[in-house]
Amino acid sequence: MQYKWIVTLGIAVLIVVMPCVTHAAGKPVLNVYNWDDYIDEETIPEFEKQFGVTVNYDVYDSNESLLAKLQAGASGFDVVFPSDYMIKIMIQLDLLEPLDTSKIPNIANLDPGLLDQAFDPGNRYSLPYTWGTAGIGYRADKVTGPVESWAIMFDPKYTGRIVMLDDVRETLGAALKYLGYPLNSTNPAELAQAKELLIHQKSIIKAYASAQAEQMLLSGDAWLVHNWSGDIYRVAAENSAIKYVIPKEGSSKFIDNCAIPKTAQNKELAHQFINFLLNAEVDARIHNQIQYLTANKAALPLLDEALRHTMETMSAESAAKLEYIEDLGRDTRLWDRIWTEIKAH
Ligand code: N2P
Repeated sequence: MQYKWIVTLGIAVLIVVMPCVTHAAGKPVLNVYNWDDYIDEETIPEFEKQFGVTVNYDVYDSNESLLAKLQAGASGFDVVFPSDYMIKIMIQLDLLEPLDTSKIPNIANLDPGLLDQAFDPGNRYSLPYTWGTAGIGYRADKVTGPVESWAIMFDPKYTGRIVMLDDVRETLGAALKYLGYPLNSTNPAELAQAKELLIHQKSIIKAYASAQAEQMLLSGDAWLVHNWSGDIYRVAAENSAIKYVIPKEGSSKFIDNCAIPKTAQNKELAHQFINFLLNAEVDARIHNQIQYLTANKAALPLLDEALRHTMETMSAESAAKLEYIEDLGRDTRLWDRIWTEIKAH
């Protein structure tokens, strides 16, 4: 009797578990590691279905944490999305696989103006996916007066309502811009001033947060959020009191790119995935949702009116007061030390 029960239970367990096991074992697997909120809901299921594969999709919220994962050894990731300066660093560290562009015919859809950048001449290792800026997202129904300057992020009037990016390059960079210095300064005196400013600011901020900061703006827990453009535009579509501004002192801009780590297990499928992302319809659907700007020229006619408008205003603004984050080389350590001191304070 007992034996029969064990057999019955065993068979029942097999019936339930088997399909999952076959699913995982039987199909090729692609491991994708992307920024949070950087894809729509349909693209991954559609790719899985069309290519008969399983995609493991995971997210990160800073270039530095992506770098740490790749440097720690075989991460298992097949496709990653580093920003401009991080592509340069990863190429130098020999962490990226050269792309075989013969396998990415949709490269023809990309805007030539965003190709062949100094961080990866000839796009040997990366292809652009999105671009955007960092600035201030704010609640116009809570904040009094115009938001034009980084100064408001240091105003004790808003104690407990301010959120800054949890990002060494962006946050120290914003402090430098506020002080009138270059975004990529390596001048110790300028950096010391930026450090003092941020240490002082710690007593009035609600948090350092990169992912989900925009949700605090939406809920009203935060009124002033240092964040990236698309994340703010996404919540602005839900509440018209939410606005995005690039402070008058200037800020950062970025190009985020698809790349394949050297340790990728499935390089063939990784190329197919990148090509899939660069399909004009797929790209437009993704960008209409994530509200970042696209590098895909063929997708432009398929973009929502609001996003097209954002693209135009951004392009005009870009020229004047935005800088790219650059690889700091040996001075990276100085920045890291300062950031650690600020965080520990
Ligand atoms: C999206 C993060 C934007 C990436 N949540 C900034 N490089």
